[in-house]
Amino acid sequence: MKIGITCYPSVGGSGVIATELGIQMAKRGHEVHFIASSVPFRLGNNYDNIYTHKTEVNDYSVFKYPPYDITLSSKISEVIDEFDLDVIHMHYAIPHAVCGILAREMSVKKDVGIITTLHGTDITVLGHDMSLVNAIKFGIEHSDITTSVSDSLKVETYDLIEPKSQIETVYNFVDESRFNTEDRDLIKAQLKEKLGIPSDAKVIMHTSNFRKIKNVNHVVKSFELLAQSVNCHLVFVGDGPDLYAIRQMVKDKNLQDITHFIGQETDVTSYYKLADIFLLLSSKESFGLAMLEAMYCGAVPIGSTAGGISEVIKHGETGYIVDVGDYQQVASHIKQLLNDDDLYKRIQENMLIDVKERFDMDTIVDQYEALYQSIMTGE
Ligand code: GMT
Repeated sequence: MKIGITCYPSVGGSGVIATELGIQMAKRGHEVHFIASSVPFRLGNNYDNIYTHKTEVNDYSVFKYPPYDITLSSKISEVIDEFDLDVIHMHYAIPHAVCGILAREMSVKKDVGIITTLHGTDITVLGHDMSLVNAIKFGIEHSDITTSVSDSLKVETYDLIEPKSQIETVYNFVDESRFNTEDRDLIKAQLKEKLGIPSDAKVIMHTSNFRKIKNVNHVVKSFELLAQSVNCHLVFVGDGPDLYAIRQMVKDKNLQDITHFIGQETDVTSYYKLADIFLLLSSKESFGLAMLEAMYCGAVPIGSTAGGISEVIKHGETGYIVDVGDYQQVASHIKQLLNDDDLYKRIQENMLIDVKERFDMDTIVDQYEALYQSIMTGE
């Protein structure tokens, strides 16, 4: 097949999934065309059958706002015709699904299939904005297939947007050849030495884009409680709007000597291996791809009840789920886990088995491939 993929190419779960999926499709022999504002950040190597097409948004003075959506649609239509694409996979309803539909209308080839994947914020945040609801609904209903990364996101989409078409859940996946427990102890020891973390201290980790919905302040509050009785350090990876406030909060609570801010890191694998516990305490989270990556690397997760997190963690079996905002309960679960080696090992073992069963890359790539094929054959 000849597949076009459009996503936000910057660091973020939706771009990661779009890129990994494209790489896997290319490895299966399909021709893959990324059409985006820049080369997706995880697309490191050169692959024979992967092509990238960059959109340049011109900022003419006649425009009050640069026309990203129109430029992108135009570029997608060019690529559809030039390379005779069979399907285009649009990640995010807004604006990408709408761009895909517009591109199909603009192109000569009118039978290109459109698959849209909903990732989260396009529904859970934008879906509350009445000025966008019709556009989101249009994007979903005019795509040939719409998928959602969790059941929870699917339900929320039906509640908020009420599309008349079907939405299918296809979970996110992780490439086990990169995210695994290989050399976990060695990497842990090396990083502890590099960061000045004592070898017997436990490590709590969080990574995100530090947006308000990530509730990073709850991570600090639970860590503050934990640090009163447990020898532990906190590691933050990532950057974003709340980072400055979080740094200040850490200082105010006098936790700066046991807290480490790593900043933006495109390869976070080593930090997942350093972590004993991974925290994701968001108020909105459709899936939590970073948490799944951390779990593949052996870090036991504690997540909030938001969105699809409870579809990834099985409470009490592969980690713990706590109500959004209940940081005392977070601290109490961590304490319980870190004070009981048998419990920690049992949960970690269950977790590694479970994630490999339910979020296996090949199985999920098969699902997407079958969906592409079903559009082409019209079945
Ligand atoms: O979490 C973010 O803010 C980034 C966002 C994105 O657009 O990349 O992530 C969303 O898509 C990921 C991949 O499907 C999901 O794992 C994240 O849970 C989802 N984020 C939210 O729902 C807030």
